[in-house]
Amino acid sequence: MAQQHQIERELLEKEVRSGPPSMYTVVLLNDDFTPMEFVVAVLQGFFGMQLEQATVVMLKVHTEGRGICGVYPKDIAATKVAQVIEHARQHQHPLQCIMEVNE
Ligand code: TYC
Repeated sequence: MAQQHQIERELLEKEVRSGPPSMYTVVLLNDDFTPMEFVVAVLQGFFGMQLEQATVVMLKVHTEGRGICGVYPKDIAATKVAQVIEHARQHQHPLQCIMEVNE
C-alpha cells in the first residue's frame, strides 16, 4: 500500500515537472496542382472550417506557401495529417500537410 502511494507520488511529480503535453500546429503547404476547391473542402471537412474561413486559409497557402489548419495534441495532429494526405492521394493530388511542435 505504502509502495503504491510512493509510485503514484513519483508519477505525479514527473507529470508536474514535464508540464502540460506539447501542442502541434497542422500546416498545409502550397503546390501547383491541387485544385483550390479541393483544398477548401479539406479545410471544411477535416478542420471544421466554414466556407469563408476555409477560402481565406486556402488563399493564404496559395499566395504565401503555407497556412495553419489548427493546433492539436500530438496524436490528434498526427491523425489529421495522415487523413488529409490519404484523402489527397486517393484523389491523385500532391497536397502536402505537416505538423510542427509548438514551444
Ligand atoms: N496553388 C494551387 C492552385 O493554384 C492551390 C492550392 C492551395 C494548392 C493551397 C495547395 O495547400 C494548397 N491550384
